Amino acid sequence: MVYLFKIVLIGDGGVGKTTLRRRFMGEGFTASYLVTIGADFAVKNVETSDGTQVKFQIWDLAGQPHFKAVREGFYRGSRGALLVYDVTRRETYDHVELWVTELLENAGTKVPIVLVGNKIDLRVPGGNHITTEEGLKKKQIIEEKFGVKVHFIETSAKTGENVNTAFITLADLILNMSKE
Ligand code: G3D
Ligand code: MG
Repeated sequence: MVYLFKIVLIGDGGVGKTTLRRRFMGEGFTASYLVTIGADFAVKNVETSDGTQVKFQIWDLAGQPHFKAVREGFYRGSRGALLVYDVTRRETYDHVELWVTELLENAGTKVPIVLVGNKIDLRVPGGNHITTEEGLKKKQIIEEKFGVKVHFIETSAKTGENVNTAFITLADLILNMSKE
């Protein structure tokens, strides 16, 4: 049996959502663009850690539409989220809770989240960049404040570091939740 999971990529503009998705999917995938909600989605078959086949439908906002109806359509039926911030831009880290609020309001259930600190290839010591410890702290805050399952990971969509792991981890979380 093959599971079909809709997942959403969320986080401020410019943090690397589209680049992460492209990196994960490789070249040659077909994406469909939904003009009505300004989002596109693409499908990829993945295998979870225990060998289960999962079809991932990955939704990505093309712009940053602000209409409520657009947001609802984007989130509806999603089973999990990759919530991305940019380790070199502190405001994107500060906005993480706002994204969680919007996700949970619109997804309808407490879907699991993989919190992704992206662009670690650009992080330099003493650059007021977001540290691994701060990322872990944010994960704990979200879990306590919202009562959802969160996994934290740091990635570089440029070098590819941890990109596959981020997506597979989300598949694992969703699968485990669907078995509970
Ligand atoms: P978004 O979809 O979240 O809005 P994008 O973000 O995927 O469009 O990425 C925004 C910019 O950040 C892009 O640069 C992209 O190449 C760059 N980027 C994404 N991920 C990484 C990363 O891990 N490391 C580095 N160094 N750059 C990254 P441009 O110049 O095309 O705007
Ligand atoms: Mg994008």
